[in-house]
This record gives sequence, C-alpha cells and structure tokens, in this order.
Amino acid sequence: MKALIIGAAGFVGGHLINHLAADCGYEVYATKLAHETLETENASVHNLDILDKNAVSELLNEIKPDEIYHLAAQSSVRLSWDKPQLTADINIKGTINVLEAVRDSGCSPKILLVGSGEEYGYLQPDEIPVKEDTLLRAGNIYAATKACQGMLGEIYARAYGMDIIMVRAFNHIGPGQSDIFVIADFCRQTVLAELGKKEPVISVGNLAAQRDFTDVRDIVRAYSSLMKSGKSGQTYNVGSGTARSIQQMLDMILEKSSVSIEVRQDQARMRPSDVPVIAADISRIKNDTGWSPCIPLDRTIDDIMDYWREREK
Ligand code: A2R
Repeated sequence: MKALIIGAAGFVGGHLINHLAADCGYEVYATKLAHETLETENASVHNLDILDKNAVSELLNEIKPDEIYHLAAQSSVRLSWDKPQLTADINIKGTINVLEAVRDSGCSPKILLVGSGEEYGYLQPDEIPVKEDTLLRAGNIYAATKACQGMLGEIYARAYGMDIIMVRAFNHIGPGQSDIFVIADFCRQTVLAELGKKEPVISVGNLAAQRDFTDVRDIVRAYSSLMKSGKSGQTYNVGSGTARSIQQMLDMILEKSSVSIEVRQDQARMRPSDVPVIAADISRIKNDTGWSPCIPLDRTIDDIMDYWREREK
C-alpha cells in the first residue's frame, strides 16, 4: 500500500510517517516545502508547494498513491489573524489544487482532508460535546478556511464520486510540536526556567478557554483507522471527548517542574476572539472504526517536557 502525506514536515507528519511505515507496513511518500527539513528513514521525501497545482499533478502521476493524507496547511489560529490571505490561499486554494490534481490524474486514491474542531466556533452549552452535524459558527479566520475545506471535500465526494473523508481534529499535543501552540509553549517556558535560561516566570494568555486535547500519536492512529474503515463523504471528529481548561493544563505542567514558577498574564498572548469551550463527541469514529484514544494525558505531558529538556539542554 502506497501512502502520500502532503505537508509532512509539520507536527503531525513525522508521527504519521512513523505510524504508517512502522505499524502499518506501508510504502510512505512524504512532501515538505523546499525550505523545510524532514529527516526520516521511513519515507521517500519530495518537495511540494500545494499552491503549484502542476507540481501536485506531476507528483501524483509519479507516485500513484493508494491513500493521500492532506496535512499541508497554515495551521496557526494566531497567525491567521495576521495573515488572512495567506491562510485562505494555503487552506482553501491549496486543497482545491490537491483535489483537482487527483481528478486529473486518472487514479482514485482515498483522500483524508484534515480540518479542525475550531470549525464549530461558538458552541452553546447544550451542543457540547459537539456532534459532526452541528451548525458551524467559525470564530476565527483559520476555522473559516478549514470549514470551507470540509465543504469542498463533501462537494468533490458527491459531485465526482471521489473517495474523500473529512476530519475535524481537536487540539493535538505531543513531542515535536512548535511552541507557537499553547501547551508546547508552556512546557518550553517551564523547561527554560528549570534550566536557569530564563527567569522563573511563565507568560500566559486566556487560561479560562476549555479545549479537547489528544496525544498526536493517538491522532495519527485515528487517521489510519479512518482510511481503513471510515465512510466516504463523511466527516469525523477526532479528539478525546473531554474539555480541559488551559488553566488545568498549566497546573499539570507546573506540578512537573523542578522549580517554582510565577504565572503572569500577558495581553499580547490574548486573541482578538477566543471560543470559550470546545469538546468533541467522538461516537461516530468509535462506531465506524473502533478507534479510541489510549495515551493518558499525564504521559503526554511528561513526554513533551522531556522533549523540551532534551532540545534546550
Ligand atoms: O507553514 P510551514 O512552513 O510550517 O509548513 C507547513 C506546511 N505548509 C505547506 N505545505 C505545502 N504547501 C504549502 N503551500 C504549505 N504551507 C504550509 O504544511 C507545515 O509543514 C505543514 C502543516 O503542518 P503543521 O502546521 O505543523 O500542522 P500539524 O499540526 O501537523 O497539523 C496537520 C493538519 C493541519 O492541516 C492542521 O490545520 C490540522 O491538521 O489540524
């Protein structure tokens, strides 16, 4: 089985490469942007910018994959406020380029489009945990582009009979994530304080927001389970099913620190619009694939702290 992972130099890509190659025995092809580095023995690596549709077509014709995992994105909510055009270009136009390139290719791979739990936006208390057919009320620009990607996936599946599955992934965390994301940021700041490389103060934004956090290694297992037994044209939530406040997560991280750390609110870390509570109903993926998350949060945080201790030592 040949799998192509588009946008594999990011956080999820490395974990997905390892899972598909080592646990599933796939022949794995992975793409990255020319300026990115992706060192792996588990995949054949190609440069690809999804804004170049001809390049996507050429690569598909060369590889002829059975499965395509589309991860490439501008995936930061914070950056989407500063760079709305770039976010729309990559997340919407880029996805259309991938889908059109598949249509032109004459092959019919199964495609997984990775969207986000952020697409739901402002949820009412009685809508949580949120089911896939809930109205999308995107609360930020990143979320709006991912909602659009999901609609495009449904349209291409219906109009052209393409084998496409949409995912709404809730917050994933784990070793290797960039510290532009909140949990990686807190863990890195804590480790730097432990190492005496910064004062023992952690800068935080909105701690009241509640999110659904899942270990990235559980997330990539979900993606391959969906490729095996997810239904074409269907959208699936992938998350833990539990909402935890950023404050709770911070407390768990600080408990693991070897030094005492002061928490300081930083206005610059507040977002223009923050959705208060997000949590997934994961019955659909459980029913259709048998997947459920299995890595305890405590182990995930230990692994993230160890990742930063190793990187920053
Ligand atoms: O933005 P960069 O330089 O970090 O590169 C990202 C890459 N990417 C692209 N790849 C091909 N053509 C483009 N025009 C393009 N623009 C950006 O996609 C990055 O290496 C990768 C996405 O990885 P991350 O940002 O680390 O996302 P993550 O956490 O791996 O999530 C995978 C998917 C994304 O679609 C998220 O929006 C979704 O899961 O939650």
